[in-house]
Amino acid sequence: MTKYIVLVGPAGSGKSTLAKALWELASSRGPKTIIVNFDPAVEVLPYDPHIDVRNLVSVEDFMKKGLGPNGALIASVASLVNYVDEIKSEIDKYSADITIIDTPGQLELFAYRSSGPVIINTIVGEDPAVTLFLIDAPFFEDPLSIVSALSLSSSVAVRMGLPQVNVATKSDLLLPEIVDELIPRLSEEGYLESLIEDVPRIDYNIKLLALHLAAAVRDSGFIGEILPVSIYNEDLLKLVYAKVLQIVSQGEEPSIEIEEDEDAEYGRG
Ligand SMILES: Nc1nc2c(ncn2[C@@H]2O[C@H](COP(=O)(O)OP(=O)(O)OP(=O)(O)O)[C@@H](O)[C@H]2O)c(=O)[nH]1
Ligand SMILES: [Mg+2]
Repeated sequence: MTKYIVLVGPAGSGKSTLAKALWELASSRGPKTIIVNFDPAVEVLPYDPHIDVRNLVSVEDFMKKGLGPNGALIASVASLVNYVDEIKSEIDKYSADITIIDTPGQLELFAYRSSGPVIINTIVGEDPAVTLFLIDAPFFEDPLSIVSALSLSSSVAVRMGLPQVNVATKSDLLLPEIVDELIPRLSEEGYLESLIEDVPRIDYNIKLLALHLAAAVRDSGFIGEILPVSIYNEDLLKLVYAKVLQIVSQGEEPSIEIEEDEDAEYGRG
């Protein structure tokens, strides 16, 4: 049994970089950790993947059949359904404690197509798993983008069916008041709505929709705690690592050590 951390998020949100950072952090603490590159089109990765779908499918082959680059990427990921047993047995061979899956930025694969969730869930099977949904820093600079990002995240959550943690990536690029005040307050009743109310020049019905979406993601408990993360801030990385471990280790004796101070930090929210 391995514990899966599935990184999903819009293009360029920092998935591959975070995969590497989490791999380094986990490995340095003892758990055997591997990374699966799930992006058939990526040319350069910041890490050396243990398992790489580029060895299984080729985007170029689909382009030769007449598809454009995006269609070919989607089709090549969908074709991975033919290789799930192979991928699973490759993962099993490593006997890793933690398996990080780094997915492509074509979010539609997970937000509204069936291929992404079906393939990931078939690989994960009965093993513990968590989706880490990455929201890029600039999204937090305006309320409508926050609603949009959380809607997208909730769409991924209901399709994947796994516990999901939202992280605000590249927090080093955000103003301190956004990281320290705005983001923590998003789970507070009425807070996001108050930001939406102040948005100028927005169609009345669209504002109403945004208000309802904001209330739905909060009232369902889905917003929960949004964790800021930056590869330049080890404390924040440790908090994300502790949170995902806590989720995938639920219901079992802790075979992977979670540091006490990190547990304590979590008690705060
Ligand atoms: N400032 C800052 N930049 C970051 C951080 N994490 C990632 N980046 C940068 O963001 C860019 C995109 O990072 P990637 O890790 O390639 O993002 P991705 O989500 O894997 O991208 P795709 O696979 O193309 O969807 C790179 O230039 C990274 O160096 C961060 O914490 N802070
Ligand atoms: Mg990537």
